[in-house]
Parts: sequence; structure tokens; C-alpha cells
Amino acid sequence: MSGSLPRLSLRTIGTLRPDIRRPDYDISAISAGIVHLGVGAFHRAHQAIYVEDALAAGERRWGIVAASLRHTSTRDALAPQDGLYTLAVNSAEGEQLRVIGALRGLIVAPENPAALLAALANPTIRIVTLTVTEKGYCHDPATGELNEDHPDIRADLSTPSRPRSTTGFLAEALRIRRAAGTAPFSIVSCDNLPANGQTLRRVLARHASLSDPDLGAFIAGEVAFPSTMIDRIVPAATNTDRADLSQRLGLSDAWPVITEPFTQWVIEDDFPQGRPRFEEYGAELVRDVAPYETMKLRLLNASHSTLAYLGYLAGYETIAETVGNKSFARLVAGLMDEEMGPTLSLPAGADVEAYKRALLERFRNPALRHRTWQIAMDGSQKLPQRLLAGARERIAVHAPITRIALGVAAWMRYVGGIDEKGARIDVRDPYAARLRALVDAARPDAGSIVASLLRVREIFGDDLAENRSFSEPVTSALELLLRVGARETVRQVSNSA
Ligand code: CS2
Repeated sequence: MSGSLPRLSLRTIGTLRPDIRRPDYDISAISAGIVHLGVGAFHRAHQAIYVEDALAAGERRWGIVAASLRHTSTRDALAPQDGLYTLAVNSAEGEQLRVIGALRGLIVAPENPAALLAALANPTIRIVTLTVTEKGYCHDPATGELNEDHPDIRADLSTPSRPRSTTGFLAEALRIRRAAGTAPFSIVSCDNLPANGQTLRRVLARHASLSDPDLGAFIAGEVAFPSTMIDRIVPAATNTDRADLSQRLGLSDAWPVITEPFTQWVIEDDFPQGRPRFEEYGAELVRDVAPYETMKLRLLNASHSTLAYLGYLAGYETIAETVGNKSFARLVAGLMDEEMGPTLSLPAGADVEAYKRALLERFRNPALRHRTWQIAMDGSQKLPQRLLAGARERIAVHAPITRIALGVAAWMRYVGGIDEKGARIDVRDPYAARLRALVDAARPDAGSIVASLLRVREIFGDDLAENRSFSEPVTSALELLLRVGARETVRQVSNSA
């Protein structure tokens, strides 16, 4: 890391340049009111900032206990820094640094599941937020139902007091609270899933009811699961990013986050145990998040995934480079305007044209190196809500899906695991091996590859394999991709669709 610079911590924070914002509240007076599960970069650049603003405004009982459900890296980096880290907001106009103090506890769940359960059982905890990614819900992506055969779910059902899965921790913590007469916390999913609150309620209540039907009914009936729409682009930071940022900070920070100026959090207002005044810090509290969520998933995330697969295949490392090619920019503009846009019922008062224009600008942000490979991860978990739900609605009204089909075909080309130059693709996906085997057995015929992947029901459901309005455009797109490559395919499709 950054050579001779002293490490960022409560002891050194006073030496920061005066123009760098830092916690201007008494950190020792903060108590924890929130447990966060899955403390990745996204949480630290998003929900933690709204909470930081609450703490700065004097709402002192909302500090965050941050838990990692798998890795030790965040705790290892942040414990020596007293939980402090730098938020770098980057755009063409420059960079703004701010040191964040909201994380008041760090737990690595696999090392010490009892510590996480104790934190969750603490009556001062009134809210649990989560960013555990799509696959962290251990659900069947096509139906949103708990995958009861998932190894983590099986393990948790046999030893509920030493959980591994997200739902295992929440079920056990709610059981302990209930036995102690402590009111349940509100549970706030901050992952890019449709109806994320209801989805979590469904999988959690099911998980609990497999060993304790009464607890399952309690969770389904008595616990609040406000749905949320969360939006901020937060690329994974690299070692170079960290070293460079430390130089600019003047202190060594092992775990900064780098993000864009844009941030949005739309939250259903369902917090029986209270909440920070999030609306004072830029969040929107609404009655129904669904239209916001669908808009974001089908515009931003659908475009992201489409650009990620096609951009990666075309040899582009980042989203900004990918949309720097005019054909790719035209393709996603068309995807949003012509194909996804008409499927949306918009939130009241939303200016969708402005949202779409802003999206293209955000994708172009030259100061963010958002890798196509990063977004390409876990496609099996992302495709249903990003591309397939919109495709189904289009097909039902006999509307064309040329660009959606190209996005799906690009994913199929990608999960085959070999790029256009014959090099191996490092496909990260819980279904990677299975998808690769299906493609290998079906090569080289596009029709056979499509037919065999569409039979993966956890992704495509029971309907799409049999639906020629879906399989035919996907097959044509894959044929073209295999014949002329991603760049030329995008050039042709963006001109003619
Ligand atoms: C991205 C999202 O990695 C991905 O799949 O599409 O993380 C995206 O950057 C965020 O949803 C933006 O809010």
C-alpha cells in the first residue's frame, strides 16, 4: 500500500487537509441502530452516506454495525482504521473526498456467527439493511421462491444456531428476539431485485417455516420489509486506485470507495421501530416503490448487462469505452426508447426522458472505470428481472424484441466461456459450470445452443423455451454474433432495428 503515509484512523484524522469533509460529530457518542449485511463497496457508497448525513445532523442512535457474510477483507482493512474510509465522488469535473464514520462495528460472520446473531438480537437495533447481491437470496431467479436445495439453506436447516445464509441469520435472529420479547427490526433489502422487500419476506418466511412454522407465520405477518430502489454506480476499486487516492488524501486508506455524483434511494415508509429522517438527506419516502424499481431495472440495469456482455466480447474493458462506440450507445438508447420504455408504468411525476439522457451521461463518465467483466458477473441471477420480464410483456402484445434478444444472445455467447479471439473468459456465476457444459454439448449451432440454454428453467421459466417469438430473435442474434462478432453485430442491429 501507500508507502510511508500514516494510516487513516481516529488518531490521524485531525491531520487531514481542512477542505476534506470528515465526521464533524462526536464519534464516541454514536450508538448502533442498524446492522448491515454484506458490507461491500455499494453499501459504503450508498446507504452508509445517508446514515452519515443523519449522524452529522445529530441523529446519534443510527450507527451501523457492518457484517461481511463471506470475506474478511473489509474488516481486515477497516479495523485498523477505526472503521473510517474515504468516499471519492468522481466525474469529469474532478474529485470530491469525504471521510465517513458511519461504520461503528465490523463483523465477519463465518468467523463468528454468534457475534452477528448477538448484534442482530440487540434491542437497540431497529433496522437491518442488506446488500448481499442477487445470489445472496438463495432463490430461484425465475420464480423468486427459496431454493430449498441450496447447500447453505440445507446446512442452516440442520444447524440453525450457526447460520451461513442471509435468511438463516435473519430467521435465527428474529427467533431470538421474539423469545426475548424484543420487537422485530425492519428489514430493508437494497439489492437490485424486483419487489425486493416482498421477495425477501417470501424467502425468509419460507426458510423459517421449514423448521418452525410458527416463526415463518410471524415473519410473514408481523415483520416490516419495506421495498427500496437503490441507485449509484460503484465500480470495484483496484490497488492502483487505492494507492493513488491515498496520495491525494495524504493518509493511507486501504479501503476507499469510488463512485459517481448521482445517487438515488427510494424507500417504502414502513419502519415500525423508527428510522433516521432519510428524507432530509436526499432519499424519497414513498408508498409504493414498484414503478421506480421496474424503471431502474429495465432502463439502467438492462442497458448495463447488455453493454457488459457485448462490450466484453467486443474487447472493451469498461462501460465508458463501450458507449464511446456510437453503435453501442445507439443500441442501448434504442433498447430504452423503443423496447423497454413502452413496458413501464412510470412513477407519478417522473421525467423518464431526463432519466434516460442522464443514464447515457452516467455511462460515459470518464472518471469511472466500471469494468464490463464486473457487471457481466452472475448473469443467471440478473437476466430475469433486467431483460426477460420486459421481453415477456413485449411478446404478449406482439411487439418486437430485437435489442433485448441481442442482450440475451450476448450473455449466451459469453457463458460459453471462450471469447472472439479464442481466449478463456473468466465467467463468474453460480451456474457457470452447468451453462458452460450446455453450450459445449450444443456447439457450434446457434439454434442448438439457444434451445439448450432456454431449458434452464431457473432462469427462463417454463414458458420461454417454447415461445418462438422469443427463441427466434435470440437465435438470429446469436447466429450473427458467432458469424461476424460483437462489434459488427451491434453496428448492424443498431442501424436497422
Ligand atoms: C450493475 C449494478 O453490476 C451490475 O450488475 O448493473 O451494480 C449497477 O451499477 C447499479 O445497480 C447502479 O445503481
